[in-house]
Amino acid sequence: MFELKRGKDILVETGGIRSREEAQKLFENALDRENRSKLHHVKNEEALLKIANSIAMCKPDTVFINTGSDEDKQKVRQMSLERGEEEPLALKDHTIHFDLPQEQARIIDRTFYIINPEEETSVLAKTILRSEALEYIEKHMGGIMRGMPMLVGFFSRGPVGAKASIPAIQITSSAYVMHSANILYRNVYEKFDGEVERTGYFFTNLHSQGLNRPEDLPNARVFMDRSWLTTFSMFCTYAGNTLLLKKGNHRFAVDLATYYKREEELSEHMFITGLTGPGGRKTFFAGAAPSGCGKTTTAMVGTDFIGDDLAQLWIGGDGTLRGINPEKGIFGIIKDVSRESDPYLMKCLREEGTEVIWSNVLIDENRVPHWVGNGEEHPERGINFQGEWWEGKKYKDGKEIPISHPNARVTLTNDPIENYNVEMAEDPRGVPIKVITYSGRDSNTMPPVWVAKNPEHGVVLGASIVSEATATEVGVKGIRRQPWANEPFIPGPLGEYMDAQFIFFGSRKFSEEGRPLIAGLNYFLTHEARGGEGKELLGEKRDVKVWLSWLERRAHGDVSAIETPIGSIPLYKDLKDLFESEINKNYPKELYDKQFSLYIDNIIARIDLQREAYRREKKLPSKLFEVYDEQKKELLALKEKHGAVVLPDMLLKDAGRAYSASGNRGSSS
Ligand code: SPV
Ligand code: MN
Repeated sequence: MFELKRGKDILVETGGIRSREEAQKLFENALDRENRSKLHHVKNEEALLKIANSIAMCKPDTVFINTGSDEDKQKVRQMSLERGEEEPLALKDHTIHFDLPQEQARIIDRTFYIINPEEETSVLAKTILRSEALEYIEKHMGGIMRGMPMLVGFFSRGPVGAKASIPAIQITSSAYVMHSANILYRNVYEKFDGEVERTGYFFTNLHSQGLNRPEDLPNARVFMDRSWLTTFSMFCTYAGNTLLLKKGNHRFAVDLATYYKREEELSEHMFITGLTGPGGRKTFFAGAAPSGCGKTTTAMVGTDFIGDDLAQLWIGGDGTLRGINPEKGIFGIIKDVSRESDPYLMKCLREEGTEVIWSNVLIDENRVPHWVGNGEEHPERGINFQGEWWEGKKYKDGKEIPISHPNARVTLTNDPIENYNVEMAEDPRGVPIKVITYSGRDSNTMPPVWVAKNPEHGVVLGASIVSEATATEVGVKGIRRQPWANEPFIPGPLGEYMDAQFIFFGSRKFSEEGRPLIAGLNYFLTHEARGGEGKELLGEKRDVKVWLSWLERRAHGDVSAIETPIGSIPLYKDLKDLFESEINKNYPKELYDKQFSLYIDNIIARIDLQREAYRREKKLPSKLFEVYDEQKKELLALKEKHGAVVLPDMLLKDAGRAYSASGNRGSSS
């Protein structure tokens, strides 16, 4: 089992500073009076040692302490502009940042967990021994900040005082990275010591882009020291590789939840959003989706948006599921964001009043950004992630270069987004979450929405997500299993994480009302998978509102459902009504039949694929296989009776009685 504080702390080993006195002495030389006095506010010895050792190792010219004051935030932004990491755009407070053409996403081939000898990790993760990592870091980060500033910021991953919030330090030579941190995380300089005392730990992130040259990219690394909750990142700039408050610290939070807070907390790759239902009630959802599968879009559909990427969950004293967003902003994919699909976001992006960092899009001669799928006319030339761009420009392999990279992003705080519920997002009690959703990118198997029979089936549903490759990771192709959409961020063996999921969702600490519904979502069914032609999707983006609304009704027992071996699915009439009332759209029975018929062979093939893959992992909870076996047996029986394609009406007839809206969610009605 994983353990904190095992092995040597690499930062201390390389920096060599072991006492508060030594640290103070170093600060006197390395910091000017103003920054010394700012740092004076922080008393936590461990934090001071982390900072001092980072200075001793990286040898920056200057050190800037970012207190999060308006003045400091402006200074950071200004520094990024002056150093050429960002450039101003036409709209006030909008800037553009470009990452190197070869570093447009997370560099998973150069991302490693630092481990101690014999420490077990996920079989899907890359690892490096502590001794080798130490050597690499000494060699490549020693003096890496010569001629550069170091910026130091104190943040909280979550509202101050929330049970699942964890403080974190960001240390970087990139003003762009600190600028992004200021937008995405709560600066808690004033309250840092108190938060560390309350939680018992903090995360440390040390980054330097070095000279930011393409020739250094092969040496780029993202190292995560699980034992010391410290990340090291070098020779890269893409925020997913450098702003390790995000996925680096998420990985540590997953470890803490899995090994130190079983049955208490979970750390998930999930959005949080609320939907207003009948009578004005608010129902909150937390939903997982692999990177690049519409998570931000789903979150934005809510009337009470809380977060689009990460969720810290726990069971409240009242038996409800509580959730907070460790972030306070969006680092979202911009591709396909348009007025029609994302009106709230577009307002922030196309009208004055919001601070936005654009990355890797096309900038025209008027310094206006453009991107793929925005539903607008775009210019014939400009500057984009590949340098100068003109219509028809091609890569070496002959493929046309799109105007923006498929993983091009925008960074903005949530505050100006119209449906953001800032009071609830900042409430340390978290929001009460009634529905958990899991979605992937699945063109031919699962229906648009279904609800797991019980918590165990729900955990297996999460364990069984798949997606076709997306643009969020460098060099990844084909179909991928995406357990809980969190797998890239699970450091330990999957079986141990899965066990923690079974224990959490099956916990008796949940009240009857508080235990969440667990559901699957799939927006990616195609015509050709349902007897038609072509890869066009059967549904469209705005249908998401209907799937969520149905879950909202179901969570409150307002609608009944049809029970199937994979869980329960909606009745046609309920969806037809919701299509009408929620998005003013006609929903033909024929489309319903296509979307909700069970394609038994596909589902069984999926189960077999999962079982095969999981069989190769050690120490998996046997419940996983029991659920797969149970589902497969029932599916085969159904096929025996009705054939390979089972229409919802056949199941209704089987049930042999009228489906009144008694709405008891555990049963078939
Ligand atoms: C993702 O890829 O899941 C993101 C962006 O949310 S990154 O910071 O790269 O993780
Ligand atoms: Mn993400």
